[in-house]
Amino acid sequence: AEDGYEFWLRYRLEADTARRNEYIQYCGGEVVAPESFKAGAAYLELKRALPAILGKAFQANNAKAGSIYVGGRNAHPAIASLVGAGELAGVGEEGFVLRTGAWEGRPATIIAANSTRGILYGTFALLRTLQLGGSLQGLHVVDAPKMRHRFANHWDNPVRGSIERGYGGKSIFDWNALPKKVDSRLNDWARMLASMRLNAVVVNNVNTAKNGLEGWRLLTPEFLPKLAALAGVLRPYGVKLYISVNFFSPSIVGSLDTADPADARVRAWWKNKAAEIYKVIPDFGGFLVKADSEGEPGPLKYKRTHAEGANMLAEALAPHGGYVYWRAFVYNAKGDRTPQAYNQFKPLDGKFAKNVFLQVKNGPVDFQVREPISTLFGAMPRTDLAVEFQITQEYTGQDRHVCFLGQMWSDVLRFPLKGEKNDARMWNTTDAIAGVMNINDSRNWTGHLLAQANTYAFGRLAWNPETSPDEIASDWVRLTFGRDPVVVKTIVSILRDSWPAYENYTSPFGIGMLCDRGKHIDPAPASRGSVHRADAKGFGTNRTAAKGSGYAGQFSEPWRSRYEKLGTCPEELLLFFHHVPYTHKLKNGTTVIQAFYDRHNEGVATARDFTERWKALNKLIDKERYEHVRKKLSEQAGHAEKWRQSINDYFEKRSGIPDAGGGS
Ligand code: GCW
Repeated sequence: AEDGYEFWLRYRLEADTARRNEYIQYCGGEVVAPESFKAGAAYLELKRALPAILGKAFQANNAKAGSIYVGGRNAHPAIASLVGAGELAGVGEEGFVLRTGAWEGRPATIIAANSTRGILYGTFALLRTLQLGGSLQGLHVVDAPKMRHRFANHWDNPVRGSIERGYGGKSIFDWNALPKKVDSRLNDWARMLASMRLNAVVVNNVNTAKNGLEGWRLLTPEFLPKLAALAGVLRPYGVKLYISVNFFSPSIVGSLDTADPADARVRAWWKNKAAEIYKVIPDFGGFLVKADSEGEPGPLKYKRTHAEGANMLAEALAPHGGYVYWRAFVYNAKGDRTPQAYNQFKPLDGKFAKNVFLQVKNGPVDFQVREPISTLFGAMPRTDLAVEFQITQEYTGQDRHVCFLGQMWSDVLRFPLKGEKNDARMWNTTDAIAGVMNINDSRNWTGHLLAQANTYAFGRLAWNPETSPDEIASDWVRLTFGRDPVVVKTIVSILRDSWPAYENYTSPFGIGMLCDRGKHIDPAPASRGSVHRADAKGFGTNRTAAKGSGYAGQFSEPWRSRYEKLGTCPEELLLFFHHVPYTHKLKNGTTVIQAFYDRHNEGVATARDFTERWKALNKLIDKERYEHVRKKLSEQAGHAEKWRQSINDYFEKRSGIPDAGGGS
């Protein structure tokens, strides 16, 4: 049965016989590789995939079939002959060259790279080509990552097994069973991460102690062998293990009466702790830290800066090659949150140690369906930044709505910091990227099957932020559901329209967080006065430099002036930056309040239409997945209607202006 467990790694018989024969010609023969490779993950993946895709006619060592040559340039004369030295040098440590050609009079496939990880990524690239039914004739891919550190961040709570903002299941990590029992699911998790070309993972929630959470325990001796077991699962897949740590560890895990970074005992404690970890996990990645944020402790208690706090940890990890990722999600609940991170961190530019990354959420609020980018990007030239996205859909429908975020992430990553005429893109300012994971122990990992498209898209964009979201969506659909044109067209259209639809029925014009304060899923406009600032005459938050909280003023030009002025502020962010009268006219002549109602109505109509579009797939895909998504889409349409009603009713009352369109 099709249950979504395999993610996009579904290896199925290639149905087109001509194509299959071509595949057998190019890579149906021997895998020629160094012995060390044959003990590794890439080889296992080939062994798993090729027979499944090539089918019965496939025989290893088939005399007529072409071989796959794997390794560096020196591994085999076929590689040296088909791959240029400069070409391979150009792909760096993690890239690869994947090509087909002829060797000794027979077709051949080459996977060349400078490291095991590069080979692994090249292998997954070959398999993707085969899964998509692409031709191998003249194939020549030269590829390398644009971001150096590519992270999955899990917000899983050790001991408890729950997942912060996780939907549809519990944590995949059974810390009680580790290290003795390593669930086979963990191996599939590692494969999935590698196929996304992620090279690092944080396995526990950044909240480590609040409300009785026990993530801080990962630093206790009891957990070290468990961590080592996880690192062992990840290592063959080229993924480094990181953990979130509590800043007060010296006193919660250890027995010191302080965690002051200036205290020599504290510094020694962290150094010893790091040494203890590296003794059992020599390739350990390092720490992620949420400090002085939402109840997680930090250096401010001791009147030390974030830089002093981060640098102390960096000093402990540096001798072992480890990194600190220090989160910039720091705010005071009083007043507008948006300008605060910049005010807090910008003065620290240049003060962080070399092995520290400042990890910044894509926007200044909190993973909303629409926000401007964080002003820290581009503002910290002497600090390494990591951008954090949220794959788990906390504010974008959780596992109840399809909301494909590829376009949103692409817009953020490609944001022209200095205006459209300049080449500077937001992603040029970061060398690390983190995605808060949406996977759990449900059979299909993500609850809503279509949410896997977000997992997939994150990996593709992390590798290359310039990849088109439509291409990603189309690849994902074909890998997941097969290549029937109606199937591809239908699901891609749903994915493409899903983010705009969700924005329309929940939060158009950048109005912001109108959801309930607990689970963040239901509409609760009455409780969000400080977000929408509605009064009898108008709505929206003034964040201008002149009269508001000043967020607009933190941008460099041309954005500062554009956002500052009502006339040039992009309408999609109008209510984010400005408080306007309900009767303010948009460019197309409609009043903003009517357009606001209209967009809610439109959003609901689109969500309803998804259920109609999906019907075209009946019998074109398997029943299990057809039914699963059908139910989800119908629940979504109902919930979208709930949003529309709640929001439109509320603003009709506040403004006294009825919806002239009348809804649907
Ligand atoms: O978005 C908010 C979430 C919290 C989360 C926090 C953070 C991990 O509601 O659940 O805590 O952000 O990113 O630290």
